[in-house]
Amino acid sequence: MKSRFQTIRFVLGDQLTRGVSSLKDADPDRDLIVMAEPRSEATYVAHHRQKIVMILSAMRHFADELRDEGFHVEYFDYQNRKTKSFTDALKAAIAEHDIQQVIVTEPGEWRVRHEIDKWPDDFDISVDVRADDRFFSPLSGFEDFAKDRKELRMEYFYRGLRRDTGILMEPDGKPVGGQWNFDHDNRKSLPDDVTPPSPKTFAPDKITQELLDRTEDDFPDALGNIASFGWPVTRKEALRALDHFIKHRLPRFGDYQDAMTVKSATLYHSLISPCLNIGLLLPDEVCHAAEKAYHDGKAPLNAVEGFIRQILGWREYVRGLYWYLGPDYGNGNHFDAKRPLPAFFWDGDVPMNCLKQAIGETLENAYAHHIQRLMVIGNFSLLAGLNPQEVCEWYLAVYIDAFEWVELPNTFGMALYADGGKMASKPYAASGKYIDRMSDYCQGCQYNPRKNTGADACPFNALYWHFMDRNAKKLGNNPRLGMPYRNWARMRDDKKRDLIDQAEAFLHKLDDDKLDASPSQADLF
Ligand code: FAD
Ligand code: DLZ
Ligand code: SF4
Repeated sequence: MKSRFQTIRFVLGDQLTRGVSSLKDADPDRDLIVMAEPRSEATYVAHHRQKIVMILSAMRHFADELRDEGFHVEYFDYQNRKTKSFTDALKAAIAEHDIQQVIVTEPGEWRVRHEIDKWPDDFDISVDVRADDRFFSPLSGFEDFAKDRKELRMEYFYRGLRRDTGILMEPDGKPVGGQWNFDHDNRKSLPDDVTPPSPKTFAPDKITQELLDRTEDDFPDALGNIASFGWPVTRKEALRALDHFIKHRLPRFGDYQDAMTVKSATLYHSLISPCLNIGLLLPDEVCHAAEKAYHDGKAPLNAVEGFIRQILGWREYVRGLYWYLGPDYGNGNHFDAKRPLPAFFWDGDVPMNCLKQAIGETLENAYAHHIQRLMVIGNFSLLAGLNPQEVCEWYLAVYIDAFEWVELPNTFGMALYADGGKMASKPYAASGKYIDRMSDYCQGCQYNPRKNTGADACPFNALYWHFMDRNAKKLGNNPRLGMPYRNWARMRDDKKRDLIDQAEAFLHKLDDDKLDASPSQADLF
């Protein structure tokens, strides 16, 4: 029997938005929806189990919502209708129906883009790859911004988008509050008597529970724990999570945005990145909800501007950069960093308390907030000279929100400066004193952040100077690093030697996987 469908609407796992460009004009009578859980997507990195469960559960719920609307959904689930790749699933769907056209929204990474670009030849069929318009800026907006500039800094792109969207803008074209950026007000550490409220979590329903029960057996190469799973898996839940954040966490988001504490893995952060990235929430509704909280007097400007800047600024900027810089962006290695990823990245078993907390929470929850990602794990990877491709693969695997378009610029560009400064104006290198200032981690650590040498000295301190010294040729002329290089030049030679020796002894221990030998009491006192 001839199928009534002529067009396939192919929906990827990060396109779970009813209004996504591939579905906008879909018609249940003519169009067949295809969704798939191919092996390729579950295995291109060793994803965290919570990431697999969240994406598959959200996909299955979204397919059910489309069915409720009257659509026929050919759903290739990994249990009953195994497929190797998206192409494999499309082939099976085309074979079953008399298809003349495929409509798909552009994917979120080069790997899948290359796969989709082969479809017209693979199937001798017309393929309409539509722009993903769930962002404030089309990709051409970033190209226009970038084309005449030497430096592609986020701040100017962000200001342009504030003007274009009118978000947090006065009618006369000035930014609300007279300033574009309130970052200086957003650098407080968490006082002892402040305890952040718990974030909103959701009990697993039948679909989620079945996936939670099966992941360990069905995805043996995946990593991380699933016990704490409480992520939203439908748009309805995502909207409740957003509402909870706006009411209970946004007001203090700004103050403690850069703080870290053993008391809370999430502080006042929103935890909405996976919902934004897979399409359960849209960036404009999130920014408008935050802006409304400001105008209603429910949240201060430093919190609201700080939060909006992350989405309207950073999120848009890294997406533009990822596509603008092309598929080879992540292949470089500016500092020629070659050290393999230490084993503790996979189990969190490391004596440095900040790393133990940040990596431990990551493996436990598939989440760490921005400063843990950047200034603890990223900073360590930078200073210790870890291989950037291995670090990027780790970040792509372990975080619930990790998709290459957003993960790669943040890790390769911002945290590791492996692109030689295409993204950041200087490496985010910091000593233990920064971590001590912004967290309570050092209080429970066997090392001392105020010491530079000796068995109990914080390893970040000597590593910082080792990094600056070994990369002096590449960084010495950077105007933003004038101060540390002047301090280094002024330091006595024997002090310099002690710091370099201290760092090298640490790196040898790291290479020999001997870090867990804690300093003896005699060394400590
Ligand atoms: P909040 O602190 O509540 O921020 C609100 C929103 O702003 C986030 O949900 C996110 O959508 C957006 N945002 C904030 N910072 C950034 C940023 N630098 N780039 C893009 N969007 C941003 N974010 C991802 O979504 N996926 C990743 O794979 C990812 N990898 C990262 C790797 C490194 C090394 C670093 C330093 C950052 C990475 N980020 C990534 C950015 C940021 O850390 C996360 O978006 C944030 O921690 C998510 O938690 P949240 O929703 O509670 O964020
Ligand atoms: C990350 C992921 C995983 C684990 N599984 C699936 C899946 O089964 N089906 C799917 O369509 N997408 C999945 N994804 C997200 C894809 O990797 C994402 O759609 C691509 O990165 C394209 O943007
Ligand atoms: Fe981390 Fe150093 Fe503080 Fe320990 S002392 S928690 S290693 S910064």
